[in-house]
Amino acid sequence: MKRPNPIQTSKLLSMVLRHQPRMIGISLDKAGWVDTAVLLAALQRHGHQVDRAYLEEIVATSDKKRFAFNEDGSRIRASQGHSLTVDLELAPQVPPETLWHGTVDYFLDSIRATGLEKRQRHHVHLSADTATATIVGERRGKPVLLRIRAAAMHREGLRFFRSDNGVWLTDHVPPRYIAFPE
Ligand code: HQG
Repeated sequence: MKRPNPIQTSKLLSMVLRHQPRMIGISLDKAGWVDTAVLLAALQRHGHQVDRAYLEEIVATSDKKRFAFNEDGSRIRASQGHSLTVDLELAPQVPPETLWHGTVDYFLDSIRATGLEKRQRHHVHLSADTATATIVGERRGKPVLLRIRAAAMHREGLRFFRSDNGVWLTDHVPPRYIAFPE
């Protein structure tokens, strides 16, 4: 069996497990899980030669740990990034003093006006370190890093969550907590 390219397969899994499970005729439960066997059968039915061993390899090597199995491996889900309504059942967490958001210059005026909004996603995504935030910003152009006063937000009652793969999540970052570049 010729294995598909791992990046293409990871993108396909992101599409199916975050946005469009129906594309391959499956559905997710309310926490975003699908039976691993159901997923594999559906992928194969749609011409994607992904078997259990290859899926395990993709999950283990995904650069951002995008996907996670449950404890016994019988189910799988995306760790974050959904546009579908799912409840990941994450417990609120106390964030570090500072978190980072990587974006691009052409969004700054709008972010100054309304703060960081979740857009198509469930949450605003924040990074614990500048290296990760830089990679996130670079997806759109020259990265601009925004420093977020996360501990202050938390003290003032705003909630934070941390996904299984270490991304910090919150509903909205009002402009007063954001340090903009000069
Ligand atoms: C921007 C990737 C104008 C925001 C990454 C961002 C991440 C505003 C874009 C994850 C705005 C939304 C998330 C406002 C926010 N006005 N622009 N008021 N508020 N924005 O992709 O944070 O590869 O939904 O700055 O690694 O870029 O998918 O969010 O540029 O972890 O696993 O609107 O996606 O992970 O873009 O990225 P996104 P993001 P994956």
